[in-house]
Amino acid sequence: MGVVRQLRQVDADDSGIDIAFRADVHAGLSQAQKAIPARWFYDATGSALFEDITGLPEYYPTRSEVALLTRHARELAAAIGPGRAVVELGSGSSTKTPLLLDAIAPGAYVPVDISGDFLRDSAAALSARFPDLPVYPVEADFTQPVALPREICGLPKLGFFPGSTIGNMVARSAVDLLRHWRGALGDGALMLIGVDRIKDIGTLERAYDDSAGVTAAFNLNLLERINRELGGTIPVANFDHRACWNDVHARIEMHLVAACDLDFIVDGRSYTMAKGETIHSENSHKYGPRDASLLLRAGGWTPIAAWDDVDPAFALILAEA
Ligand code: AVI
Repeated sequence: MGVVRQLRQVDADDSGIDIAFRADVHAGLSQAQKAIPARWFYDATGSALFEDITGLPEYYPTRSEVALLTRHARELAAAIGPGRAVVELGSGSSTKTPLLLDAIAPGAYVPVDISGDFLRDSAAALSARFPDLPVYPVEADFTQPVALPREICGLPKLGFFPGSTIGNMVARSAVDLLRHWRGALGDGALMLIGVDRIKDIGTLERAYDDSAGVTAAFNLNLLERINRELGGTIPVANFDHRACWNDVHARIEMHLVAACDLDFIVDGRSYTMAKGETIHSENSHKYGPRDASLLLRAGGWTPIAAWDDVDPAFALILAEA
């Protein structure tokens, strides 16, 4: 069957610059607390760096989630059943998806990812491994409304949202996203979601500030990307990576810290930063069992099973529409 075709649902202007990227960067650099949405990390370089992060000794979420998928494959199969169209939000992991597909015998696979090149490669690799499975890649931002391929219309759906990516959204956006996908996947759908747990601060901060500096490179690549794609003159070498736990919001925050007073241009506009000022580049929220359940219910999903017997703590939650 193989990769059927790749749908593209990303807006670009005549010069090929992603309109939403440009708008988010200008809006974010104009705020008192500068901030750029974390979804812009994932150009080809950022996606490759994130794959490297998932293999780091300090970055436990991937290891913990893979252990859960492996250990509980039979229970997952029994709870989900065969023949569903698996719609993966923010696909890209070469390790997790095959574990799920092996366990549940799906009817189709629809990876949805904003990084077109990365999506193409991972869809092709997956298709080679599951030659009888129809694969319909969709290049799109899964936080925005996405039209699903009409070929999967008649199949029951399983949303697969692994990796604790929901944690990268503030609660209001997370609920909006869950509600959107509740509508898009329809009655009878299931959602399998990975959620990272609150744990000791040292383990959390090390996971986002590894000793090899890969997470720092991932964070700094956001500035490189702005320079590459928006004609920026940001002096990347004058920024430091920072990852810290915010206990009020129960989240790891990543920032890009100006090491000295700076001025630079992006897409024809001038910006200044004082020494120590930061660009807030990512939130990674962590959830206790009740918080996660509340979030899912607010988003229109009812949890029906959870697996979390792993250390460092992480949870896989299955919910029904
Ligand atoms: C994709 N997302 C769930 C990762 C996380 O853990 O928040 C992104 C990441 N940022 C730094 N390291 C990993």
